[in-house]
Amino acid sequence: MPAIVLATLNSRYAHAALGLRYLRANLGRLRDDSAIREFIIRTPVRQIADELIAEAPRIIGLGVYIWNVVESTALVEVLKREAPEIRIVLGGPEVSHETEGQRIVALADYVVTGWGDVTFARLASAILEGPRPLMKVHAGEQPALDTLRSPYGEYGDADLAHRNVYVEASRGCPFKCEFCLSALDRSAWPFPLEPLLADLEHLYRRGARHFKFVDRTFNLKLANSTAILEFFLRLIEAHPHDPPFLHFELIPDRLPAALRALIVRFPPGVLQFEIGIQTFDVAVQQRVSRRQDNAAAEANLKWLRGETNAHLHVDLIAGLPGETVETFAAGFDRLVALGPHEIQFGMLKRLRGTPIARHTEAWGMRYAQTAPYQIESTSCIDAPTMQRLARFARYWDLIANSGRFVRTLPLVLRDAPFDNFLRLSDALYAALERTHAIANEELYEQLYAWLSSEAGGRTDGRAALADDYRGSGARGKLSFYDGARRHRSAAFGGSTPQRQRRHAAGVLA
Ligand code: B12
Ligand code: SF4
Repeated sequence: MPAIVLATLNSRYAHAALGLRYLRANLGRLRDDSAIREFIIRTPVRQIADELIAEAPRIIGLGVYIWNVVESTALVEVLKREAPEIRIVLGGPEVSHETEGQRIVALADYVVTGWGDVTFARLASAILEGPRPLMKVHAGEQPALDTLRSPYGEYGDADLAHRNVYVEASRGCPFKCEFCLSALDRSAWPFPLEPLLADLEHLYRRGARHFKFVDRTFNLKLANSTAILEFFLRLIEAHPHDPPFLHFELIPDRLPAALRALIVRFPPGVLQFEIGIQTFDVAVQQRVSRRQDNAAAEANLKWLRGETNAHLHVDLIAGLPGETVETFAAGFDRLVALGPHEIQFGMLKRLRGTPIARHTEAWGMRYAQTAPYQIESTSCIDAPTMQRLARFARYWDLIANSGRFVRTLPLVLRDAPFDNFLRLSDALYAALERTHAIANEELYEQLYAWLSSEAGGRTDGRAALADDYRGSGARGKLSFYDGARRHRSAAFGGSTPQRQRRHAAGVLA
């Protein structure tokens, strides 16, 4: 039985915790007396507690994030009640700031704020072997990245076969967008390239196919980003029938020629870029200290959409200080016109420690008190309107981002995407009174009803919906369509996820 158990509650099984793997890999001689135990947030806390207590560890190190802090707090409560002899050490972004007043911090024995890679090892050894640490909160040391032991050996074969493999080519971000936790980083630090490429190669050979780079800004340090893309191009050339799927986060206004020249060479179904636009409104950008060249961002998105096979997932945030529904709508329409495959319509959240707190009073920012601390109203958007936007975001995910309605969506959006989708969203909510647990066929029926009621009924709605339904492979019953033809599947490598395949059949506009 291991003396140290490193545990966390991931948001879903597909997400493996990279942070815990760094901690274990860097435990030194304690590594072999440790184990990683991952759960998901939907697992009952009772079950998690029973499993952890059954291992009788002396230390439990718990990774605490915005998506699991509620459940983790409940877990620590049970652990402290039923096995008070186990020392609980917390770490992770959610307990790295504003620790005072957090219930989970009060319950735990120790907290490491910030990077835990080497500080956890030091603390664990002091807990196990003395001298007993006196302080409760320990500021995590930020060692040079080339001194860290690689975490990738901590991924098991089942992880590589069934889960996203998170990888990291750099840590930190030099920008200061006030809504983002990375605004607190002093800089961005790259990992040494050669060992990283060797790790990537080894992961591929062991079976990893879904690589998600967690770098905040992959396209910041050109030499490294080009070397990594070149590496994957070589890998694909060597294994054309078994390509990986690669996810990178990019800043939108920096795509130099050297990077473009590599991106165009990737085949379909391999590259996915998550690109933060957040807001197109210049005054709002300045207010939250986001430096962004909108014209360059637009030109780059247009180029990526028109000239490359990359799947584009672009982020916007609703509820920023000073953003009105009108300015947000203008930005949304501007983005739809650029044709990304997905728009992540995110509601602003006040992350612990982020500088956006300075706007709370001036812009009447009211946030939920419990995680994920979502915006409820601002001086520019009242609470009922904010709820309408949150419903829009949810239905947008179901209808647009899911890729299930690639033929129908353009009929909904037409020449005023935001306004039209908002009307659809209001109508859906009026009819369904919920945004979750909506059966596939029910959604089709609702879309059909809405399209039929629009401008005296859109005759092409039925055909588009029928096409989308047929394409999805579903075999249920619809009032306006009976019959199923076989669906043509596009030629992709085996690693391309379903949603990205569906999007390849159409675009947002
Ligand atoms: C992967 C990821 C996700 C995954 C979930 C992964 C999972 N395991 O389930 C998905 C995509 C689902 C996700 C969603 C969201 N995420 Co996210 N995500 C990340 C991301 C990109 C990578 C995390 C990672 O692996 N980092 C690399 C490792 C090495 O760093 P680390 O995890 O921080 O671990 C280090 C320390 O924290 C510490 N540590 C970690 N665990 C432990 C445990 C112990 C015992 C100790 C001592 C130390 C310790 O040591 C580690 C090594 O130094 C980060 C950004 C980033 N690059 O970190 C954002 C990040 C974690 N997410 C963030 C946010 C805000 C969100 C969303 C709210 C965004 C949204 N949609 O609005 C949602 C949450 C939705 C919800 N349900 O509430 C914030 C975190 C805020 C917070 N307080 O937790 C981050 C930091 C992004 C940012 N810069 O703002 N996310
Ligand atoms: S939003 Fe992106 S660019 Fe801005 S601070 Fe966060 S990671 Fe950096």
